[in-house]
Amino acid sequence: MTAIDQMNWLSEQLDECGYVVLPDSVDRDLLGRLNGRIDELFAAEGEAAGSEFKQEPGSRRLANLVNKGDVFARVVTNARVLPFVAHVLGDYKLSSLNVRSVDPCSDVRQPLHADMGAIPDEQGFWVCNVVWMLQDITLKNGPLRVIPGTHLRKQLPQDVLTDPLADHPDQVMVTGRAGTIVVMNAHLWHGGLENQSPSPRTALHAFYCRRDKPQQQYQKVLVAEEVQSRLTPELRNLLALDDPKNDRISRCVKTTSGFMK
Ligand SMILES: O=C(O)CCC(=O)C(=O)O
Repeated sequence: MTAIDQMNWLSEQLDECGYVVLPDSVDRDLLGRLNGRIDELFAAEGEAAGSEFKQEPGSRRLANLVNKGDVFARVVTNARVLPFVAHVLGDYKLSSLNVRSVDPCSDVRQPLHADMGAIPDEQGFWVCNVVWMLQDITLKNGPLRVIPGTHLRKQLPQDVLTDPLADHPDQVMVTGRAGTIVVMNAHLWHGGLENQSPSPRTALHAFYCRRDKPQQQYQKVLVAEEVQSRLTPELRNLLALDDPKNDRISRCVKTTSGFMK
């Protein structure tokens, strides 16, 4: 199969199922650097970790990661991933970059949700999340649960399911080895499951939105000026740092999650 045929085939899966799994997409060196930096940040931030966004029972989170290490620029600009993001969103920008690490032996599961409680509008899809598996994700340690095709329903699970936490007849568990990337149309109903293993289960979430929508985390204020001054033009554009329309729509928005208060 040529590279173009493969891209078309994967894009069709993304259109139909709402997600696509890309194994072996992160080299060992980058994985090691990401895991190392994330460990340092959890140690440094302690109880405050994730507080720029939301804190989640049963998991530790980190937020605003473009601000917290040059290594994260390699995540948000990943050349394998961005064509799929553009396929979903058209003209896009970064909305946020976070880590979610499910505690060992945690029986907390996320309800099925769409990120930011987003429903496609008259222009179509406007949220796309990219999950980077930083460790092997298995059926035991908290796979990502998805309901294929639900990105097309224009409904939120909490509005139509009696219990978004309950098992769903169409659910699929997404697992993969460390270095697997999942590109997900974030209107898809999804959620992380319980971690029944003795180790944390950690993933990065590079979250993008359509260019005309507010960012989940307003990068211009959250990313320190000193960090901004070192960013390439490509990154400045991706973060919408020089975009007056983004300033207008993102400045005053209250950060929203698909399910966390
Ligand atoms: O970590 C995961 O597998 C999914 C997380 C998620 O959907 C979320 O935090 O909104």
